Amino acid sequence: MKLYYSSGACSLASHIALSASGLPFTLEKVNLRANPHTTADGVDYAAINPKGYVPALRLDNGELLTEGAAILQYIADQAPEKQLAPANGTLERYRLQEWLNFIATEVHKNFSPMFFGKTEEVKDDAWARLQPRLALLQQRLEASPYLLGEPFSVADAYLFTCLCWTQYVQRSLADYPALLAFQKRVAELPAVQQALKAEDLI
Ligand SMILES: N[C@@H](CCC(=O)N[C@@H](CS)C(=O)NCC(=O)O)C(=O)O
Repeated sequence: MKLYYSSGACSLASHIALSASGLPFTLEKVNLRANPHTTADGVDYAAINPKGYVPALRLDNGELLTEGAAILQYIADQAPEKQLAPANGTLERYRLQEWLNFIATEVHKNFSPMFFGKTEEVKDDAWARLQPRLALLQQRLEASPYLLGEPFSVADAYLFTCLCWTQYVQRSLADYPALLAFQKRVAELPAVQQALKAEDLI
């Protein structure tokens, strides 16, 4: 498998999942600042992934899989013994999907205006919208070490990735001690350390 990624972007979650899976994979960096986006060897990324964004996963059969929530579950299902996702068809699996969708639509996409918003008002509004979502996550992580309880799942990899963005947008999680503790706990996992190092984030 080959992961198309950009350092610290949402593709970090897929990178962490790959590291945690123990499966062989390669990485290809995409320059999201270039217009059009290009890969490290100068290829127009749109020719690889018409959606133009990361993550994208080239499967061993040559197909391209996109959308973080789908990629994360695909990776988890390739290494079931690592328990990165509950078994398909169980209620717990739907709980995982519930968290993945919540993180994608309510957390991830509310961070976007804080990166790309044209005014401080737009950025402040996005941060304000995030507050009840972060409060809900805080409540969940006060009660359990990971989103699904135990063990660590791909939903945790995705949430961890989004929480890391607070440092890029100069916002603090000080009001959410359980989120800070979660961030620290996840950052210490060997698979996470491996991915952070590979992306030059530590
Ligand atoms: N719906 C996509 C969104 C992915 C996404 O937002 N990727 C961002 C990085 S975090 C990106 O590549 N942005 C560049 C662009 O849209 O041009 C998913 O869930 O995977």
